[in-house]
Parts: sequence; structure tokens; C-alpha cells
Amino acid sequence: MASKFAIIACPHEATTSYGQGTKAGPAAILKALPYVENFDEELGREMVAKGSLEILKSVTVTSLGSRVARLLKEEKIPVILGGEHSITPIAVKAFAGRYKNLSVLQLDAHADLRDSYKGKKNSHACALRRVLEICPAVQVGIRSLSIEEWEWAKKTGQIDKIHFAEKLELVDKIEHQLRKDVYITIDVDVFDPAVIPATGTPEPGGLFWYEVLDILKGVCATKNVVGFDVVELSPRRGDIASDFTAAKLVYKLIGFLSK
Ligand SMILES: [Mn+2]
Repeated sequence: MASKFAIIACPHEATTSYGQGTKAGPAAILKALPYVENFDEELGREMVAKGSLEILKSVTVTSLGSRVARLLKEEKIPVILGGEHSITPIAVKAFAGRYKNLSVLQLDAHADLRDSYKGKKNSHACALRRVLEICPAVQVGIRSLSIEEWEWAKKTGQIDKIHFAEKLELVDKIEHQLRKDVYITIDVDVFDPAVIPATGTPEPGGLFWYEVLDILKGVCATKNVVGFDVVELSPRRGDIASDFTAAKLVYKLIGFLSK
């Protein structure tokens, strides 16, 4: 079987605002990955079929876009490991070149809707604002944003597509707001810090493991998910649970997308 999924690590870190270390995220996920049990009791099969996953050499942020575009031409599903969230708009641009009906599902604690942060437009705090310049996005698990982001979201109507963590809408509403082709970006801080503490800007009141899986399962079943990223894991000595949880998340998503 020719591989269908291709993992690309992009250990980019330039604009992190508090805790550093997300450049070590991809290596930690890749280290844990072989130890994740491949069989899934819910699916009743292995998440990663034999020969279906290939792990590519890591890329810099400057070559990420062209690498993704090439994989899409080869009909692969790119799985991008960050690194900070600013890599997402670069990936999305490549996906939008291939899929004209693209939308983005963001799972994140932060809205990331600032036009610029500390003078930088490509800051990880602006990731979704840059994505929205390319295609629509639905934001889930949000529980941290500035008054400017709040007002901008209200003014533009984006607020209707923000599903705040404290009152999560039903999954079918989220699905309804997405277009046919979907790119998923998961900032690991969408999880409650009890699930994944190893991230640079943690926020209390996050989503739990099965809540996130339910959303992903629903979207994978009803949409054409063309790729995804997992970003902002910031590994810490002594906390291997965060690394394993991020690794299992990658496997689960591949499992949901393998039929
Ligand atoms: Mn975040």
C-alpha cells in the first residue's frame, strides 16, 4: 500500500510570548509515536494501516508551503507537527491552492485574531486572523481573547463561528458552519491543562480528551478532511503524558480519516 498520510515536522519557533520550547514539540511527538498502541478498540481496527504513514524530513517555515503543495499534488494527506501556531496560515495557503472549497477548523484556547502582536503580523497570536484572509474558519474551545479581537469578531460576524469553551455548541452546528473541504488545526492548549500541561500559554477551563475526540470524529465523518496540524506542544522534563497525548491525538485523527 502506498502511503496516504505524510508527517512533516516544522519545529518553527520565533514569536512565542510566554513559555518557550515549542521547537522541541515535533521531536517529542515523533519520539512517543512508536509507543502508542496502534489498535483502537472503538474503531475495531488499527488506526494506522500498514504502509499508510510516512514520516518525512522536517522542514523550515520557509519551505513548508512548497512541501505541502507537493504532497497535495501526490494526493497525500499532510500531517504537520509544530512548532508555533504561525505555521498554520502558511500551510492553509498551500491547501487553498489545491482545494477551492476550503475552510479551517481551529481547536484552540486562544482566538488568535489579532491583526498584529508586538509589531509582528506573523506572530502566533495572529494565526487565525491570517487564515481568515485566505478562507473561512470555525473556532472551537476559545476562552482567551482581547477586547480588540472581541470587537473585531463582532464587527465582521466571525463571532458566530467562535464556539467558546464554557458553552460548547453541539458538534452538528460546528459541522454546519464548515465547508466541504476542511483543514484542522489543533493548538494543544485547547485541552484543559490537566490533559496537556506542556504548552507555552496554558488556559484553565479547557476541553477534555473525549470532548475533543467527539468533535474530530464528527467532522471526519461528515467532511472531506484534507490535512491537519498539531501545534504548540512545549515538552517539559518529567511530563511525558503531554507528549503521549499529542502523539495519540495524531494517531486518532489518522484513524478517523482511514476508512
Ligand atoms: Mn493557543
